[in-house]
Amino acid sequence: MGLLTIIRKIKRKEKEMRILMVGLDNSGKTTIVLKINGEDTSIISPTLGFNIKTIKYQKYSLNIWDVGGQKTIRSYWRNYFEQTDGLVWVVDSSDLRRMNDCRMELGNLLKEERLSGASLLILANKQDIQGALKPTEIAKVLNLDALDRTRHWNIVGCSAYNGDGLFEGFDWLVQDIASRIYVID
Ligand code: G3D
Repeated sequence: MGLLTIIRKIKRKEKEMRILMVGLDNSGKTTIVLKINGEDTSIISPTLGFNIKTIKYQKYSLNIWDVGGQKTIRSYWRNYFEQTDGLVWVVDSSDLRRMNDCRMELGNLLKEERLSGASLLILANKQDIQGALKPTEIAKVLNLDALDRTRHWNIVGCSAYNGDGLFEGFDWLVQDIASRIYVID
């Protein structure tokens, strides 16, 4: 292998980011991953275990881990925490009944030492549904102002149905991660 090839390989590796998608079941994680990947969103079944997808996003290669959110498997989330650059917490903004559950699970997740350096994007999904809470309301319910001062976070409203807000959210996430881990861009 020539030197140039090696350098290229290292460079390619450098452009990788590991993203963990989490949130309660039915919040829209799988639909979001498919949507930003440009795939058909009409053939989705609830996530059972987990999916890993590598997608090209701008000049980066995102390894997206989409982990199931059912109560019975939430205790397995911790197996996927290692080397996570970005955390995407997806909220079903129309599911008022489970907002408290959502706040508690997010709180538990953020206690994880191994996730302390990860940039946090909160996607207030399903904004297309009438009566859905707005991002500012969700920020209040989830008590985001109380997050650790060192945490890089942002909340963005979106709809995986029509794609609104998804790129705004991921653009922020990718730029935030890049500014933290790549000194030379
Ligand atoms: P999950 O992977 O977090 O468990 P899914 O969630 O991606 O499987 O989505 C759960 C359900 O919510 C799916 O409906 C999906 O179509 C729907 N959904 C996801 N995002 C949106 C959105 O932005 N707006 C609306 N209105 N619905 C959304 P079904 O009926 O297939 O279970």
